[in-house]
Amino acid sequence: MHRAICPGSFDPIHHGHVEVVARAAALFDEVVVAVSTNPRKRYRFDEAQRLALVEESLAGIGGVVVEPMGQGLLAEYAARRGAVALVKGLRSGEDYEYEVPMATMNRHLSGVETVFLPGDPRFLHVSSTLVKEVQGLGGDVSPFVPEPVLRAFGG
Ligand code: COD
Repeated sequence: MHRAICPGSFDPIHHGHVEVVARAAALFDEVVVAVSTNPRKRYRFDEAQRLALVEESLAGIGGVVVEPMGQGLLAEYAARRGAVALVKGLRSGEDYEYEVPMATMNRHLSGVETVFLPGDPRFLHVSSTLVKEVQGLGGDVSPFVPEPVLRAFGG
């Protein structure tokens, strides 16, 4: 049984995330989507809301489990969950520069590998931060987020 973990804050989940999880689910027997909460960070949606939105948004994809990652090291969480890989989406060279040291550190800490999937070109410009900014200033975010997130935004 090959289990992978797709970690993230998912504040909120958007189509770029969904697409990466769907492709990971086609590669591994089980994908655990781990919703992280950093106590030093302020979120638009609290952990319970983010978990519910991720679950609803991924309901149509088989082999996916959604759970809180809790606090602490991702590498330790991955070892506890018996995962063979972390799966991350890459949007740009900037993502690559940011992610590769973390991938190397995570492998050093617990032996877990990181698999990078190139982001879908339709959503390379999409991030949770931009979605929140556009929505907050009255823009239409319906092309970027699943229906449950749109409803949670009240639109
Ligand atoms: N297309 C493709 N992929 C995308 C897109 C897109 N449009 N947008 C985001 N992604 C990818 C990101 O590259 C990321 O891999 C993933 O989706 C999640 O994105 P976010 O923004 O929801 O989540 P982050 O980046 O805030 O999550 C960060 C982690 C939870 C992975 C990180 O904070 C972490 O590892 N925390 C645990 C603490 C730890 O172990 N620290 C030591 C690290 S060595």
